[in-house]
Amino acid sequence: MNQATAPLPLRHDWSRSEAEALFALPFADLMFRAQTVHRRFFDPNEVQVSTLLSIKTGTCPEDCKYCPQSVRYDTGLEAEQLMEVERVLESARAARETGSTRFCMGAAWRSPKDRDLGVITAMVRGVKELGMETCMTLGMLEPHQAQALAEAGLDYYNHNIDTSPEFYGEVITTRTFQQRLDTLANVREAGIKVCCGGIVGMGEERNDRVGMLLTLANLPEHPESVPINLLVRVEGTPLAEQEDLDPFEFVRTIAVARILMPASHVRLSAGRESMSDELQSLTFLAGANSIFYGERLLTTPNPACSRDTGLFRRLGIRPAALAVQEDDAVDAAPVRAAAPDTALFYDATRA
Ligand code: SAM
Ligand code: DTB
Ligand code: SF4
Repeated sequence: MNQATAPLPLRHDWSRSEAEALFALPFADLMFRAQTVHRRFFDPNEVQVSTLLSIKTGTCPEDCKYCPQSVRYDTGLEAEQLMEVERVLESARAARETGSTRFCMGAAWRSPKDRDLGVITAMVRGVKELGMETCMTLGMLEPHQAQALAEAGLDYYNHNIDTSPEFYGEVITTRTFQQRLDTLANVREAGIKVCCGGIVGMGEERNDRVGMLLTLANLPEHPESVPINLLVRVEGTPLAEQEDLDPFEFVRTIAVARILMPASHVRLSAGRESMSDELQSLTFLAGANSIFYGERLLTTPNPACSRDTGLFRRLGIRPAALAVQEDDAVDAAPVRAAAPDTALFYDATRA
């Protein structure tokens, strides 16, 4: 193995000045660095595809200033109680039919109640039986709750730090940054893969984007999945009138995430609906290699499937197939696990 192909070690000791220096590089140099690292760890023409479903919508007691689901802001959202398992599975089947390999279920909760765990774990089992990867985002988790989800076979838990420790208090006051880190530790301890990222464009400074990425990159283990959301400005929320972020600064944030956490999937998450195809392409060049696919995020719109598949086709991007693990192959009933879903993904939208 020569030096160019030897695996790069993952670092957990990034300094602030190193991350600042990456952000400050000329754009072409930053993109080159990010591309180089990306190609050491991933096929640059492959993007992982996840679909989101809100399984419990609105009336959340938390005060996250960006969020349409907080009970404190009048956003005109129609609240919905926890969905029935069969309805969730119907959505998962539909997502699978479009070529999505991971199904992410989100609930507008501060944290789940123990009495809901039976239904939640049934959802995990049911989606896994469809041969899809599972992800949930339900708010803060206690160790025993993380354990119950792990036993049901949950693959990923999403819990974002959202921003830097310094800017955090400007955005959320009802739970602390440390509580977020505690939940992440509980998820890791239970053996579930971590999906953790944040939001940019909330009025934070570059320093805060640096602080957010440093916090993630210097965790004892990098999150396997790092969603970078561009704020979706929702009328009625305190951030509805937030100024636009320079799109190149968004691309830089993706590129620095890629360099600091080279083996993680970096997800181009919320905010794609307002982005041009060209801007999204720049983020793929910067190392983004996962998206949310399907016409809805949790409560806000996402690009039409036909637009996404069209973009993939124009760029020669393939949706990533599921990586099947040995034990999955034995235990699960993988209806189409590991099938190369390119054809399915493309065909579904030609109609
Ligand atoms: N209630 C749970 C929680 O907060 O942990 C789970 C659902 S919550 C909606 C998941 C994440 O979605 C948030 O942490 C935030 O990063 C992202 N999010 C919510 N509203 C957003 C918006 N308007 N724009 C961008 N990202 C948003
Ligand atoms: C994440 O980082 N982004 C997703 C997912 N994790 C749960 C949620 C985005 C939500 C955008 C606003 C909405 O649709 O309600
Ligand atoms: Fe509630 Fe999550 Fe929205 Fe915050 S981000 S208000 S915790 S649903």
